[in-house]
Amino acid sequence: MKLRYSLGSPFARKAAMAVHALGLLDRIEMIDHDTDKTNVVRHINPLHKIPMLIADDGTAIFDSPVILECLDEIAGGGKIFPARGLDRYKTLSRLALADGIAEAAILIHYEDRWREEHQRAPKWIAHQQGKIERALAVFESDVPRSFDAAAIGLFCALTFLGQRKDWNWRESAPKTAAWYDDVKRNEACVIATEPRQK
Ligand SMILES: N[C@@H](CCC(=O)N[C@@H](CS)C(=O)NCC(=O)O)C(=O)O
Repeated sequence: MKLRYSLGSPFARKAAMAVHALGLLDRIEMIDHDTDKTNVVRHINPLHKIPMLIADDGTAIFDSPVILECLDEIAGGGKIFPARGLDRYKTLSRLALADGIAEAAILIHYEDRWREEHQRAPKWIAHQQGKIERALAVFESDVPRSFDAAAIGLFCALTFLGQRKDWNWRESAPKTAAWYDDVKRNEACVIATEPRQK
């Protein structure tokens, strides 16, 4: 299998982190993919978003939560998601919450990237910021206790938030910030997927 990814994308780094955490580096070929520069895989994923996992028969597997589930199964199952039951769906929902932070942050980022200043909508930006703040409050009241799929998602979402100087999420979420710093220093899969400075 091949993983098309880029460490600059919070969703794609999540998949790369899972490959490392699950010890699958010898089974998954990692391909750095820039969606702005190449569209070689658009025929198998019309959305052309990364990450994208490509099975040996050419099947495209996406999006990132699906990829994480697939990687977990390849590794034997029950590693970054509980194998079954309510706990599994709790982890999947927390992963969706973490991804929701990244999605809202990306929508705000795209306002800057794709629209001229006079076209940007402060009301829409505030709407997305509200989602980020409410989701962060949930994690602040229940900080991850293991480095599961939801924690991987949260780490990547917070890294993306931290790239913008105007978003100081740490002040409102000090316990989450302490968790983040600890994981950044100590988790091998986080260290191995640290984006290189350009
Ligand atoms: N829901 C998707 C989101 C993936 C996504 O938005 N990827 C961005 C990079 S951060 C992308 O590939 N954008 C290129 C585009 O939309 O053309 C997932 O979880 O995989």
